[in-house]
Amino acid sequence: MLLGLRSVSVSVSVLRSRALTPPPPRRLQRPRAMSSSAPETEAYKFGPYKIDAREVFHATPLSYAMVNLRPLLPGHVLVCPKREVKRFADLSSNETSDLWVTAKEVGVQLEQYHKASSLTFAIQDGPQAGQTVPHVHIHVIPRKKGDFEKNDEIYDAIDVKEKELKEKLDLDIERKDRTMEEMGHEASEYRALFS
Ligand code: AMW
Repeated sequence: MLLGLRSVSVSVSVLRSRALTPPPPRRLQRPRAMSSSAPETEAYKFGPYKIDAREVFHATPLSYAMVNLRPLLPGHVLVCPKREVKRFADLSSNETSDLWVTAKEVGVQLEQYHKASSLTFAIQDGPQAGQTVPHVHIHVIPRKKGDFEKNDEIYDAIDVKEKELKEKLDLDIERKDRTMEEMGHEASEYRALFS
């Protein structure tokens, strides 16, 4: 189940996205995930993962916004509290407010940047709701007409991808994430929107 600005219902239909471009090749996600020739500069934690400063494009006193290792659509980013908090209810009022205001501002900028016409905001709050990274995060996803055959399939996609990842991790099958170079390039484009 997902919490979002839209209704909380989740479609259970099978994912059939015509317009969704194939996901980038992935490799196993590991705590020290991205490899790069450049030295890693840890900015924040995202659950067990160290987030390199190059992935982060916006920060406030209590929140940060980063590009996604495996975006579902162009502009699919994550807004997280700086403090490592697993569940939404564990956020303070100030953190909650800052997180949503940041998500709103990020959404406004990225919708415009990607010439989209709507936004999906979603939180998977706890493992049974599909949360795979135990650190609160809001998915902000610019939406366009026809990007998914049925609009609500985006929620299945968020879930399916992570379930697939877990299966692959269990099977120890190699998957490819985006490279730090790709993510860093995207983040620098977005950073300019907030300067
Ligand atoms: W959840 O299923 O916990 O609501 O979503 C986890 C999200 O975090 C996914 O969109 C996944 O692609 C993303 N992700 C996982 N690890 C990283 C990382 N190291 N950097 C950026 N995004 C990540």
